[in-house]
Amino acid sequence: MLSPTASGHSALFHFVMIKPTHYDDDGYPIQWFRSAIPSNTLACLNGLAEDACRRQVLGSDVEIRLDTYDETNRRVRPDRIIRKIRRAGGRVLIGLVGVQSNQFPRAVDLARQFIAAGLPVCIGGFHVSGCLAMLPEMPSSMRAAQEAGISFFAGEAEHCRLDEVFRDAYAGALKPLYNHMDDLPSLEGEPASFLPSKHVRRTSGSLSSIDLGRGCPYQCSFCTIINVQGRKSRFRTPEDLEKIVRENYAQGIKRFFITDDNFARNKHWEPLFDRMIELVGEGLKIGFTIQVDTMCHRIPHFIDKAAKAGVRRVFIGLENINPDNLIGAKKRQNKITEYRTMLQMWREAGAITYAGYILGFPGDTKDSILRDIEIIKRELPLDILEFFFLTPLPGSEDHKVLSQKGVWMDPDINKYDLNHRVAHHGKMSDTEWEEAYRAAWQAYYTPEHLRTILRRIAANKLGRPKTTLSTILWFTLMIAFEGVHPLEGGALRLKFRRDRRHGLPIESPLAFYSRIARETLVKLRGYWTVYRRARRILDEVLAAPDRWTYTDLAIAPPREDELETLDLYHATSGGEAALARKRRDDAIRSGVHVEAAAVPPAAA
Ligand code: B12
Ligand code: SF4
Repeated sequence: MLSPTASGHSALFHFVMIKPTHYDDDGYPIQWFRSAIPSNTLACLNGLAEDACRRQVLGSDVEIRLDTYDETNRRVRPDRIIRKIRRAGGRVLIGLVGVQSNQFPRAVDLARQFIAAGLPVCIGGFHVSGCLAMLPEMPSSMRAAQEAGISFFAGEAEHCRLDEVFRDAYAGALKPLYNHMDDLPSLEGEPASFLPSKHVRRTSGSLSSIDLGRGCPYQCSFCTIINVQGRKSRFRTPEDLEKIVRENYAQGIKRFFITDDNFARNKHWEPLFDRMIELVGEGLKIGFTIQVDTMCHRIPHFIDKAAKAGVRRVFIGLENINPDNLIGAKKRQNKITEYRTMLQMWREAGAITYAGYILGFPGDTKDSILRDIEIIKRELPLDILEFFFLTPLPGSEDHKVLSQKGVWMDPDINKYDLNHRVAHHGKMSDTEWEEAYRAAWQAYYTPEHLRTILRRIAANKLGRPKTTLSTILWFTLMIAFEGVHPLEGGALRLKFRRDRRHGLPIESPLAFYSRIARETLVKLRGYWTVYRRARRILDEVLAAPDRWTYTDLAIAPPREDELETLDLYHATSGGEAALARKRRDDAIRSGVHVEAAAVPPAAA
């Protein structure tokens, strides 16, 4: 196999990194002409692999060639990759990277083709790590994949952990499992994540991502992150941040999604924001999106510095407005009595707010879900609300508990994308739960509420009505016409007749192409109708004579009597008790004796 290479080395090793997608309900990979954003895991792993090349981990006579594919925006053809490698000669490792649970079946389908051609494959990412972290033994689908010759990497690849995998693959002796789950590496000084510009061209173009930290101190029972990345904050340095920003800026990338699940709990948020502020001060036109918890506004200067650092969009783990549901999911840190203040502060900072909202907590019913959405629309100054099915994701405590109890969970792991129901609910039938999910999207994104959101934004001197409208359109169109969650969306869906889930028949050209043509026509008509209506609303809002004086309950400053009057506190399940806790805490803070601050028995 060894052959001299063009670069003068005596041998060649290919590391092919593929970020797989997952299948839609018809069994076709979800991919787009342009996806929204380059994959962060692919960038991280590519950065680590480039570092391994620089350090010549296979010896100075071996050239290491890297190739990266993001299947969300590019068709991956194993036959072509295999031919390309065979033509070049040398040895190889196929890495399926950042594989989430819903992507595991697709990853295995791809892997099978490489294995059949005799190329070694290793799968890493949250599914493998989550299962190993939480389950007493590997699920049968993972065992079957391992028996078919697929190797697994659990844990994180920093601290030169790729070296061992490269050496083993090069020696033709890949181990069935590399397990680093017990040892979470620090991120300081680790190679910066980086992707060749060809990836950026296949996305919206000016947006990329960075992970500045991993780990979160909280304990939400539906969360996988704490069990995979730990509860201790690990972080990159301001120098790492600056390097990544400058390298990307030189490629024309100016907006960054900071992938930390909870940047407010990154212990170094302040020096990191300070460095961003310096870069902004230098004239770099950069913007950031961050993810935070609902108590971030209580951290002194957090929102203020975020605004100065160029944070323009904020994902907030709101999850629910019923305290009983939040407590049941161990999301005790979320206090509904803080939601209004927190959202108003982000609004004043000019940020577009996105809140994740989970449907299917034990207390939910279809009626309560629809009631809650109306409360949110009226009382919370929120821009984007995104819904998810409560999903026992492998790696979460919920999944562990259900598996221990032998409770039914859908065996098709491809559906674990939070856009499908994969469990039963205690109060709602399967159909009701699914209807409630669809009805929730429809109830929030009505033309009337679109007008209200735009009016609120247009009345704010820092508001960006046009940008907010494009984001809302993105969410509306993906759900209504593409059948995928907006976070998996892209521009112009691609489908290839021969790329179908293993086990499903290949359709005849006539059936396939006539269906695609019909679907495309329906979508184009739908897109155009929604866009035209939304554009008209925006124009009316911008031209409204009372544009700058518009106000409503959600954006008006808190009123004296609002604790007595808002449905947020009185119509929700556990709201009264949450209010009582707030009153008690306020009383303690202001020095009033606790007993004097009447706490109803229900709150005890
Ligand atoms: C950023 C992010 C997104 C972005 C992705 C865009 C981008 N720029 O990357 C967006 C918002 C679009 C998104 C969407 C979704 N996401 Co997401 N996302 C994340 C998040 C916050 C960070 C991912 C990341 O970059 N991590 C850092 C990298 C470096 O870590 P890593 O992937 O584990 O990789 C390391 C190791 O695993 C290992 N490794 C990985 N692969 C390989 C391969 C080999 C060969 C080797 C040796 C090592 C190795 O080395 C890497 C470096 O240490 C994670 C949570 C998290 N903290 O990771 C959720 C997460 C991955 N997402 C999740 C989900 C469910 C989704 C969605 C399905 C949800 C939805 N309905 O929207 C969609 C799917 C979209 C898609 N096609 O991927 C889940 C997956 C859980 C699971 N068990 O499946 C996570 C864990 C969050 C959660 N809710 O629990 N997501
Ligand atoms: S706050 Fe977010 S990241 Fe932290 S444990 Fe809860 S869901 Fe996970």
